[in-house]
Parts: sequence; C-alpha cells; structure tokens
Amino acid sequence: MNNTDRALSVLLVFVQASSGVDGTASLDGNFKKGFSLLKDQVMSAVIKRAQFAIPPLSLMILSSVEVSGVTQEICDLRFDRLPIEKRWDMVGISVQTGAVRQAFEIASMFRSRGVPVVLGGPYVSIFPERCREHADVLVIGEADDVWKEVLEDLRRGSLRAEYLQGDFPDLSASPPVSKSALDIGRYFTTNVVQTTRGCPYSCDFCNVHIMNGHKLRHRPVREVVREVERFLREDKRIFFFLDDTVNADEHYAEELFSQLVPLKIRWVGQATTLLGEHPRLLDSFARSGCGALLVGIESLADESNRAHHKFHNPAERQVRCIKAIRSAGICVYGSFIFGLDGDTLSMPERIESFIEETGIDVPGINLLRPIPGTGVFTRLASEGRLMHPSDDHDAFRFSWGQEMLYLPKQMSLEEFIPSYTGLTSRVFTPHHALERALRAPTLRSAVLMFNMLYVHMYGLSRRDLRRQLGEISSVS
Ligand code: B12
Ligand code: SF4
Repeated sequence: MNNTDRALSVLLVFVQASSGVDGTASLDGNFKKGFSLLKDQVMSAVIKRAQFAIPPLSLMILSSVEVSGVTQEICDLRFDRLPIEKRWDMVGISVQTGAVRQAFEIASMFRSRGVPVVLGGPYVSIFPERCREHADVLVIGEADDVWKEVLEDLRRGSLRAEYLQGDFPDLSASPPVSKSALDIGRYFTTNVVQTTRGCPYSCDFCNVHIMNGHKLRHRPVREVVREVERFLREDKRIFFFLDDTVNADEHYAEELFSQLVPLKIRWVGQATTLLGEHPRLLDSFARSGCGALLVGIESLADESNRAHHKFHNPAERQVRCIKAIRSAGICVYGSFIFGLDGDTLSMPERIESFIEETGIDVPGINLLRPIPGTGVFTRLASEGRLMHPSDDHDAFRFSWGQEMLYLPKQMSLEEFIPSYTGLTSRVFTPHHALERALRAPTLRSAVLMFNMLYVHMYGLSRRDLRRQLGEISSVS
C-alpha cells in the first residue's frame, strides 16, 4: 500500500523495567499492604520523584527526525498507559535487555491489531535473531541515521524487514535533538545530553563497548554548547550528561566544560575517578556547575577488577581521587559490585570503611548482573556458574540486586548472601542517609532523597535474597 496521501502517526514506546531504578511498580509494592490508600499514593509519588526520572534520549533523537507527513509521539510507560485504542500507522519500541518480555508483549498487542511494529535498542542490536519473530521491522545498531529511511519507507508503503546500521554513526553531523514529543513537566528534568559515544574500556560485565564500539566518537563542542543553550530556554533545571565516561577524553571535556561555565548550569554525569588526578579538568567541571558524578568503583580488590577487565581504576588511588573530587565541591555516587571473582568475605568490611574514609555521598552496592551478550555472561556460562539456563534471557533481567543469578567464585551462596545483606543493612540506614546529606558538598536534598530511596530498595533486596536463601537451603 502507498501511504503518501494522509498524515501518518508513529508511536515510540519506552518500556518500564519491572524492577530496578525505574520499576516503581515493584518498588512501592510493599506499601500497598500496610498503608492507607492516601499514604500509599503519597509514598508512591515520593518514590517516583526520588527516581529522578529522565526522558529516554534514544526516543527524543528518533522523534526529532522530520519526514513530511509523519508525526511522532513518545509513550513513556513509567508515566503513561499504552494508547492501544488509538490509531497508529507504526509503533517503535525501545528494547533493553531488562525489559525484553514486556517489550515483546507490547509488540504482540499492536501486531494483533494490524499495526506494524519496529523493534530497536540495545537488545535488538545484540540479539537480532531473538527479536525477529516479534517484529515486522528490526533496526539493528544506532538508529540516528537510518530512522529517516524507515519513516520514508513507511510513507512509501515499502517498509523492509531489517535496517542495519553497518558502521557507527558519525556524531559530528547529528541533527538537533528536539523536546517537542515530550511532556516536559512530568520529568525530574528533560535536559539530557550526550557529548560522546563509545567506550575505550572493556569491562566484561558491560555491553556499552559492544553496542557503541571502543572508539570514542565526539560531538563538536560548539554543537553541544548550542544544544545546552537551546535546552535551557525550554527547561531551566539540572542537566544530565549521559556519557558513560564524561572525562574519557580529557582535552575534549576540558574544552567543553570550560565553554559551558558562562551558561551557569547545574549538571550531573558519570566519570572515572581518574578525574581526581587532573586538577585542571576537575576545576572546569566544578566551575561549569557539576554537582555530582557517578563513579564506577566496582571492587576494592585489584584481582577482581583484573578478572573483569577493569584496568583503569587501581584501588590504591581511589581514596585520594574521590577525596579530591569531593573537595572540589562535587558529590560522589560510588558504585560498587560485591561478588566479583577476586572478592572474598572480607570485602564488606573494606567497603564499609572505604565509604567512611572517602565520605562517598551516595553509595550503591550492586550484585553482579550477568547481562546476556557480555564477556562475563559467556564466561560464567562456560564455567557452569549461571543459576538459570543461559538462553533464558528473561531470567537475567536486571532486578535490583534482588536475587543471585550466578555462583560467586570465592564463597558459597550460603556465605555470600548473609554477608551482602548484612553489609546493605549497615550501610543503608535512615541515620546514615541523614549524615551523608548533612556532609554532602552540595545538592543535599537530592543526596538525602537518594539515600532514603536506597534504604527502602535495599530493604526489598534483603527480603528477596533471604527468600532465595531459604529456597536454596530447603533444596540442599
Ligand atoms: C541514561 C541511562 C539510563 C536512564 C534512562 C534510560 C534510557 N534507556 O534512556 C535510566 C536511569 C532510567 C536507566 C535505567 C536502566 N538502565 Co540504563 N542506561 C543509561 C545510559 C547511561 C544512557 C542511555 C542513553 O540515553 N544512551 C544514548 C542513546 C542515544 O543510545 P541508546 O539508548 O542505545 O539508543 C540508540 C540505539 O540503541 C537505538 N534505539 C534505542 N531505542 C530504539 C527504539 C527504536 C524503535 C529504534 C528503531 C532504535 C532504538 O537508536 C538509538 C539512537 O542511536 C546507558 C548506557 C549507554 N551508553 O547507552 C545505560 C544502559 C542503557 N542501561 C542499562 C541498564 C542495565 C539499565 C537498567 C536495567 C538498570 C537497573 N538495574 O535498573 C534500567 C532499565 C530501564 C529500562 N526501562 O529499560 C544497560 C542496558 C544493557 C542492555 N543490554 O539492555 C546500559 C547499556 C548500561 C550498561 N552499562 O550496560 N538507564
Ligand atoms: S563499565 Fe563503564 S568504563 Fe567499563 S566498559 Fe562499560 S561504559 Fe566503559
């Protein structure tokens, strides 16, 4: 059929993961039982707020692609109900490994109504064969450039079954990102910006370097500055720089953030602790309004970081670097993974004193989530250490540290689980939350809210892990 005669509507869907940072459904589940309905709703709103919901940049990029006669809307399932009754000419769904089942269910609902479904996103790019039967069209790889072709083919009535972005798109020529498909008020902020893509590192538990490649691709500094200026006109709130490592190219970052100083924004991002050893760059971060950085500490044992190919943050330099970042007035969210291959039962004590010594403002103590498609997943499968069949990807969804998915190397599950739950029950208390907020170099209310959210979430994690331990014990 040729679709050129009438305006076509395309719906872009961001799927809510059933648990994890955006899984309010499971997060506030506890409250539903004991509290009155009003309290329930208030608590739910607080939790939603504390999740600092930001819009999906992927769908903002796609919805900014203009093809005459095609309009695009974003449905963010963290807030919206699926507009299944409305007439759509095509539905695009962003599939993350954590929400594959939900994404396929949504695809099937639309397809059963005759609406063609396009699947794209990290999971599709890594496992296209597993997605094929659930879609009419697959977009494999970063879709910045190919999306226009898809929309034009929709217009012509000649959609293909597959669009493959062979190489990685050149970010030096990306068109402006628009917020026109967003309901700005519902988000914590809509100022989400990516300055580079790709990651030069190869941590084996991560698939960014697989999806986006090892070569760092930059957007021109002047374009990022223009985008920040433009975004500021629509939304004065804080900026999230979504780069996996915003200091990956120090010269680029120093130039960019020095140029952002006059705009007087507040921003947060993700960086390596090496930043603490580069005073000029750190200074440009602080002067340009950086309020907080998430740093991946992973393990305090070098043998663990080596085992998982994380070579760029040796443990002995971490304390000094984190202290330097905090002294520059920037809060540190320190992300640990307990249970890596070199970790032993002495690790919880080390983590606790490390948090104390460095003054980390928001600690995150994760369990290793082996993501299908990563090096660690393949290795654990070959070592017989995965607790579910390796082709059951739904079992390896990203729950919030709520169950063990693999067997640790240096300890049994019967030892590991109590040691992890003991650690989180000591680190995440309302008392520590308040203490951390009071000593935070800036953004104190956000630090308090984040820590309080974690008091709640790690409580859920302990409940689920204890239940899993009970099940393991009753079987053995
Ligand atoms: C910001 C961020 C978040 C934010 C916003 C989520 C989002 N996806 O926008 C929040 C905090 C909510 C979040 C949550 C989670 N995240 Co996150 N997040 C990121 C981060 C740092 C940046 C995402 C981003 O904007 N990238 C830039 C855009 C442009 O790239 P993109 O999303 O890949 O989109 C491109 C293509 O994939 C494709 N595409 C994407 N969607 C679609 C849809 C269609 C129809 C088409 C055609 C194409 C297409 O085209 C886009 C343009 O090129 C990435 C790391 C990364 N480098 O991407 C991790 C990442 C996406 N997150 C990850 C994880 C694990 C999670 C959580 C499960 C964590 C948890 N335990 O709760 C949840 C799941 C949330 C969910 N509902 O899926 C993993 C996903 C791995 C995987 N294989 O799926 C990543 C890759 C990090 C990692 N180290 O592995 N996350
Ligand atoms: S964890 Fe961070 S540094 Fe390591 S490969 Fe992934 S994005 Fe790069």
